[in-house]
Parts: sequence; structure tokens; C-alpha cells
Amino acid sequence: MLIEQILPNCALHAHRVVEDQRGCLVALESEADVPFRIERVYYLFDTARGATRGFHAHRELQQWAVCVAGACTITVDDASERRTVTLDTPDKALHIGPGVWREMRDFAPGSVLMVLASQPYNEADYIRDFDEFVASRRAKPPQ
Ligand code: T46
Repeated sequence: MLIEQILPNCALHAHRVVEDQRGCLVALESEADVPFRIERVYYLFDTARGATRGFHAHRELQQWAVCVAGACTITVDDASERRTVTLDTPDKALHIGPGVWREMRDFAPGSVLMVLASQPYNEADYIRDFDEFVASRRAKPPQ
């Protein structure tokens, strides 16, 4: 369920939580709960104190980021607007579409950031220079 459209190509969503006396469970099915075919899963953990990650955009990749333990902040920027979102619960996800610069920081100790991705790893899909990213957005505004 959509909680908030952060940017035209980036939105915060709530997961459906199955809760009983034993605790909580979230299930994420490809092309159902997650609006794309999941081709890859990776996760960030043991993040060093004060470390930052990201600082790139993707040309085509869509991602569904869930902080399954702990908390972190993600700054997203589409070259028109910059917003910062805190992920601090496993029942929320940030859907980041193509053409969005992202920076992750403020990882709480013990955090695990899990990311579901629409494509296999492909370095050619990354834009790692911010000026190049802005130029690419001016040439191709968000659809
Ligand atoms: C993103 C944010 C949220 C692989 O070999 N396979 C993979 O699937 C990934 C994601 C990375 N790698 C290698 C490539 C680099 O040598 O792992 C190394 C670290 O990757 P990177 O510096 O891109 O990591 P982050 O945390 O800055 O960015 C990652 C994702 O790469 C990126 O797509 O959106 O998390």
C-alpha cells in the first residue's frame, strides 16, 4: 500500500504484516507485493559506524529497499527535488525507480538493509557521477 509518493519515481510503501501471538511475518511476492519481477536480492549489514553508501543512480534498475533490522536514512534526488526518508521498520519499503540518485547513511548498529532488484548486477546501469546524472535527467526528465 502506498504511504507517500516521495518523488515521481520513488515512493514509500507499507507491507502487509501477518501477525499472531508468535510475532510478525511479511511475505513479498514478485510482480504482486513488489511491482516488478525480482531478479536479484542483496543486503547490506555490518555497516561501519558513520559510513555512507550509494552515491549513484541507475539508468533502468528498479529497487525495493527494506530495512529489515535497525534503521538508516536514504536521500533520493531526481535532479529536480531532493528528499530524505528514514527506514526504521521492516514493514515499510522504499521503491526507487530508474533515474533517482540515492545516498544511504545513518546506519544504526546492527542494521540490515535488504534490497530486491529488477535486474541482475550490471555496472553499466550505474551513473556514479552526480553532474553526469543531472545532465542525464535534463536530457530525459522522469516519465
Ligand atoms: C544501490 C544501493 C542501495 C556486486 O557484485 N553485486 C551486487 O549485486 C551489488 C549490489 C554490488 N556488487 C559489488 C559491486 C561493488 O564492487 O559490491 C561492491 C559494492 O557495491 P556498491 O559500491 O555499488 O554498493 P552501494 O551500497 O553503494 O550500492 C548498493 C547497490 O550497488 C546499488 O544498486 O542502489 O546499494
